[in-house]
Amino acid sequence: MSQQAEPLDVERLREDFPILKREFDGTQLVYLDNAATTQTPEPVIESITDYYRRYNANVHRGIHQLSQEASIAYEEAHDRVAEFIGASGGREEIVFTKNTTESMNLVAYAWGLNELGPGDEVVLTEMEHHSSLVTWQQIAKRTGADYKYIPITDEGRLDMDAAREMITDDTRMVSAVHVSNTLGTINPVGELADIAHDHDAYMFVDGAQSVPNRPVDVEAIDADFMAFSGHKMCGPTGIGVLYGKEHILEGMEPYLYGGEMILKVTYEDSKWNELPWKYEAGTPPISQGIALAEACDYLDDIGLENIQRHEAELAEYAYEQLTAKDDVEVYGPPADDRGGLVAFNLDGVHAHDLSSILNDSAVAIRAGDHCTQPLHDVLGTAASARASFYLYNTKAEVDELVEAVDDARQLFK
Ligand code: C6P
Repeated sequence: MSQQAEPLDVERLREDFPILKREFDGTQLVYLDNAATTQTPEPVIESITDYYRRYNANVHRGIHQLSQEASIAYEEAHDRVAEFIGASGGREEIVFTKNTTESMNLVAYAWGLNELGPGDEVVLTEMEHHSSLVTWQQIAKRTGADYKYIPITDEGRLDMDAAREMITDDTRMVSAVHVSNTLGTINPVGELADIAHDHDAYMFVDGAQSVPNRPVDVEAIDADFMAFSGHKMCGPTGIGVLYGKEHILEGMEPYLYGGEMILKVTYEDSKWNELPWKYEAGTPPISQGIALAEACDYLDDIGLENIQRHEAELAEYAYEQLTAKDDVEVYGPPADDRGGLVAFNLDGVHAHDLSSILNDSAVAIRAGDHCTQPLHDVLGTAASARASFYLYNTKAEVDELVEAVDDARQLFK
């Protein structure tokens, strides 16, 4: 991975993504919904078709050649993902799940349900995605633990003074989103991990919006757990990752029982398989895991620093154009300090209507609460429109977004 950020050759990269050539009524697709899911480049598509054409077989079950090839590729995919996020423990620290949401539920059920109780606290942030907010809220309710939320400042950053007060010796788990999927805020998760560890609490980082687009080193952050999704980083759907420190994963009970996760079964009792298979019950997402490793190669070849810089430039460009309009409210921190997305509202136009007008110009954005309903309550709105960028987006596409917003204004006023 290169250390110095370099401009991306976006026109060349776009050639890797066949879907970007799609047109609607003769108008070229402008895909700005990358925080929801990213598009898939040819090498990743090829990895999936190659698997089904050449070595489709169940893993860890057969001693025939196909099964051996599939098993090796699937196991090595765990090592590749470990390397991608700087997990020196290798495959033992990487559990393949369905998505970020399932990774969070795994820890909440496997650890939280067994370990939390009255008097314990789970500390979240006001900008959590429902996948962590609802999960920890409900597990806390079931165990009698307390749960509280670190507030955000007027600028949409975490109030770290409040965080220092709220995380106490009663705290057992701090769970924070790394990059907010609504505000674009980049949270100081390493600092939160230090505070959590000072109180012997665990730190769970939601990396769904950070791992795809910037260098993320779990050990530098000192996260105890981190979750992210393949489909937001050029990989396929149906594959998510739970990173966990090896000694913690060793000590937890399985979340799902069944085949693959066992070492020895009798009618009386069962013994669990070694990591990470102990947490991967049943037939796992084989082709998806292998394709995720291919996506890691693809992103590393481009360079995560380069992707980060490119996204930041597009977000800054969009932020500046949108905030220049008197009737547009943009949420989150200033342009020079945010991830690659911009959520906003056009005065007097519901975000759904705006998205629908933009769709008529083949501009795909997301509208709604982005699975952050309580955060939208804090922002004082039920919904927002959100444009989110990735490595293949251009400034010309941001211009099209802004023009389409202007068109919507004309239409509604
Ligand atoms: N956010 C968005 O449009 P899943 O659905 O499990 O792959 O990812 C959940 C998730 C968790 N944390 C964050 C910060 C996220 O942004 C997401 C997914 C999508 O913003 C769908 S709501």
